[in-house]
Amino acid sequence: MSPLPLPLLGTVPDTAAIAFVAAVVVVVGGSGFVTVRRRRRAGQLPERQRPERELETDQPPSPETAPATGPSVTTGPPVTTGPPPASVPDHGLVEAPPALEAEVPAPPVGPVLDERAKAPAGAAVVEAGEIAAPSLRSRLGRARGLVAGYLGGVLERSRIDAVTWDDLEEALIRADVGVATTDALLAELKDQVKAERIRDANSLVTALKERLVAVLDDGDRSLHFEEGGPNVWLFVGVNGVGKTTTIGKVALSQMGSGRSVVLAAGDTFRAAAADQLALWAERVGADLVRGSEGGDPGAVVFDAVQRAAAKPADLVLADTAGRLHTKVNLMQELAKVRRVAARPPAIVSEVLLVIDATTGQNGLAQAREFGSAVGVTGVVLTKLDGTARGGIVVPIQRELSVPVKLVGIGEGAADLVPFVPAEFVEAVFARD
Ligand SMILES: Nc1nc2c(ncn2[C@@H]2O[C@H](COP(=O)(O)OP(=O)(O)OP(=O)(O)O)[C@@H](O)[C@H]2O)c(=O)[nH]1
Ligand SMILES: [Mg+2]
Repeated sequence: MSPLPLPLLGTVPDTAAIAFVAAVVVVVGGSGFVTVRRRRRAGQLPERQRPERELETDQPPSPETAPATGPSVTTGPPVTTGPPPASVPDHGLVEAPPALEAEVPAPPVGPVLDERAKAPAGAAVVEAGEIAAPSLRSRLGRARGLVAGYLGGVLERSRIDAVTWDDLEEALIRADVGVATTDALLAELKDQVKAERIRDANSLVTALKERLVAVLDDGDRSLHFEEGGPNVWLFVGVNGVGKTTTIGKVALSQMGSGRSVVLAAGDTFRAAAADQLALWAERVGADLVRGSEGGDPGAVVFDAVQRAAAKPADLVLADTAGRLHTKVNLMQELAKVRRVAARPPAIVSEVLLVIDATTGQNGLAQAREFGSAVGVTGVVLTKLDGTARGGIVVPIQRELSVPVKLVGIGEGAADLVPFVPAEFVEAVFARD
């Protein structure tokens, strides 16, 4: 919409100006809704996409040799104390991530660091369990109650008719379940309604909830760990989705459950990325292995595995540079990092794709491409505390059979929770 011409506003009385603005808002808002409806009816609701950052240059995949770039630097857990990192980027929770050249974002001061600030001097390292993890239900942002918001009409109608199905379809598409998955789900639900002679709207909604839980429950959502060598969990995904932050959170929770952890700063694309991981390492008290800027990411992961084997440590959490899933050479580079990471004695037991839930249906394309390049074993869905609608979990599980294992619900160290389908479905259908 183009801005209102200022001269016009200057010449009409205030009340007329207000009425004019109100009319424009109503017309524009209404036409948007009609467009959504029409496209939905035509089965063509477009994918909701967020522009993604792309690495500024495409790095060619390095030759498939034993990693032998410059020496990686290893740091142990911090032995000194002092104030925790406290510079917090002053932005909204789900705004676009900082640009590639931006300063290193310090781990944000979430509830855990708030507590640290109150802790006696000398306790600089965050201990897992200091703060109880929030529940998914309590922290869901826009997703909470989203489906319920569109079901009012359905529940008011005593019988199930064409309008009921239309409203259900609209609710699911608006919740980000996607057109194809919504169609498939509703087709199954129609069969069930016939077979079970479901007559009222309440039973219909209950059946839909049960069906969603069943779809989401299908899959192993545990984080795998195998005996016999350092396990590597590789974190992959497009730019700014929350990989590095998630590694910090996972490190904290794994250390809390008694595992020793080495962080591998495999995002060598920019020095700031390793600095960001170093802050997390310091904060949670984990070891860090980093390489030189522009170095071979495979070499960093290799060195981290050597470090873990020598200590010995249980787990290497490997960061990688964000990359667009459509860039073939960058995906090949990632595949190489995975191959290097899997060299004995290491065991790659998880490849976790981090998806920003606010990207909507594009998350499905990301899961498809990363899955075929590096064999994704699970998804971490971040930023569900914000404006994300969350329904993308359904097609990811249903179409690609990749389980969503963890959910990010904030920027703090404790803001990562296991994905519990029944809790999630209850929350999006919640009417309070
Ligand atoms: N609200 C919210 N913000 C999050 C969450 N996870 C990460 N973030 C924020 O998202 C931004 C990007 O996070 P990073 O961890 O740097 O993302 P990344 O995938 O490592 O980014 P690149 O390395 O640039 O590809 C930061 O401001 C994080 O604090 C979450 O679950 N909720
Ligand atoms: Mg990162």
